[in-house]
Amino acid sequence: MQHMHMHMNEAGMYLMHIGVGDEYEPVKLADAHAHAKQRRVGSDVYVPGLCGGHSTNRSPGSRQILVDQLFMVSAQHAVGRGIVMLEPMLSLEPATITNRSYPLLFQTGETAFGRPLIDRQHPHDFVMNLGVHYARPIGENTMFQLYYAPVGDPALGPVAYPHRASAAELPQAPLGHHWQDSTHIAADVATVAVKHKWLRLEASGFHGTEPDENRWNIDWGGMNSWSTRVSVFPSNNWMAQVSTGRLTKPERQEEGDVERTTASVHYTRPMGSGEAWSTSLIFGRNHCTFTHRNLDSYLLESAYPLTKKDFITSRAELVDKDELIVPGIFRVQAYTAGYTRDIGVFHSMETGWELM
Ligand SMILES: [Cu+2]
Repeated sequence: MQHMHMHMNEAGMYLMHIGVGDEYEPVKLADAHAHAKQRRVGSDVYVPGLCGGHSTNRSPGSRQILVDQLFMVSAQHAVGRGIVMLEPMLSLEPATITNRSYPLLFQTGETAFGRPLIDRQHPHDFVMNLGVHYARPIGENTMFQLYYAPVGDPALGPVAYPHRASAAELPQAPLGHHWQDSTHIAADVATVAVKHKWLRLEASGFHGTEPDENRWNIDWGGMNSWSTRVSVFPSNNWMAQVSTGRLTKPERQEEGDVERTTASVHYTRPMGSGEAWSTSLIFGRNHCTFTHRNLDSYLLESAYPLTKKDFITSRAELVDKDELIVPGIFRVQAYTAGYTRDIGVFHSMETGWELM
């Protein structure tokens, strides 16, 4: 989609390669994944639509069809050598996911009907992202970036799974979501970032408590948590990050703060079909200041395009959980393999079915 970049300055191109929220995905990955689905509707407004239909049967005795729908608009305006970008993103999960959650064996995190979720995954809030980016080159090969979002993604963790290329055709949440990338919907997020050649440094402040179960409002809270992230981009195909932060009282019904540390490596390779083969290896650790426990998680996932419409997907996870029905720490292992066929593209929206 190079033609869309032609009228943009350097700062605009930098922002176009940010995945969603605050993450900079490799060029090839961004082009093959999000940007391929974008349509230009105004002078500087783009509407990429992502939408997936998905069937899951991972919890005993229950089956639910998932339709994950994300709608994102991106508007930008050049200011001298800099650029301002608005990037609202809406999720239709609150409307399409019934019972305030969907079955996902061994999943934990957040609540439904007043109780912590166990073996179920929460939907995302309607307002998934509402952020303003400003980027400006400072000197040669150096980009300065500011980001503020009432709801958005602080500099902590890998690209969150709803936006991650290696997870794009596998829309159910990883069991390690709340160990790795669950802060992507935080409130009151401010980030300062500097990228020089292949190295980027970021620092964020944000509100640490996760959204409540009312998915239609914005769960506002003051900036009481922090994070910092170092990312490297050795080539167009590789990126890696290490990040750490402190989340003040992330769970509404549990005591304690969480110190989270994550590390991840992402590889993406364009294939003949025009789609990309994307793979991620992710580590995430939560240290709870109340229980003094370290809980670790590991994830390996890959999405391989057979053709433009057919994908082989796979995910393997190891997650230490202490919130399951039985007390104690359990190391959960989960392996998912699937085949996804995109069944049609209409009005900048894609639909697909995954068989598992
Ligand atoms: Cu999430």
